Amino acid sequence: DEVEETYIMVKPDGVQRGLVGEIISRFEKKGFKLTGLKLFQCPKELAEEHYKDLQAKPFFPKLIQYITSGPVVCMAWEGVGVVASARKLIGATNPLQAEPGTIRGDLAVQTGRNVIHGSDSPENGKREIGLWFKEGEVCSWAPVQEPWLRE
Ligand code: DAT
Ligand code: MG
Repeated sequence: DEVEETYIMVKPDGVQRGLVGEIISRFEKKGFKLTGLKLFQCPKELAEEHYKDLQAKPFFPKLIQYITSGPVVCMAWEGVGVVASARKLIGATNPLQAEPGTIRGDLAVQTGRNVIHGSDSPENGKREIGLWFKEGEVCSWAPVQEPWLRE
C-alpha cells in the first residue's frame, strides 16, 4: 500500500454556497492528512492547463468560465489509497447519478455545478498539486492520530 497525494478543489459554487467546511470535514473525518490549503482566484491560463485533456470538448469554454467565476479552495491531501478513496467520497461526475452519501450525491444537482474536483490518478495528483501550489505551500507533518488510524 502506497502513500499517495491527491489534489482536491472546492469549485466556486461550493465556496459561494458555504460548503467549504462540510467538504473539508468529510476528508478529515475519513482519516486523510491535509497537506495544503488556500482560497484562490484561479486565472484563466491555469484553469486551461488544469483541464487541458478536455480542451476539445464542447463544454470546455463553459467549464473554464465556471472554474474562474469566483474563488476556489485548493487542497492537497495525503494518505494510503487517497486518490481512489477521494473519488469515491466525491461521487459520479453527474450529481444526479452520484450515490447518496457522496459529496456530489448529497450536495449538488448538475454536472456544470458539481461543487468539487478530485484527481483521477496518483500521477495527476502530483501534477495538479504542482500546478496549483507553489514551493513551500505544501506541508509535511505528522498527525498525532496516525497510530489510531492504521496498525
Ligand atoms: P470529474 O470532475 O468527475 O473528474 P471529468 O474529469 O470528466 O469529471 O470532467 C471535468 C469537469 O468537466 C467535470 O467535473 C464537469 C465538467 N464536465 C464533464 N463532463 C461534462 C459534460 N458532459 N457536460 C458539461 N460539463 C462536463
Ligand atoms: Mg477529472
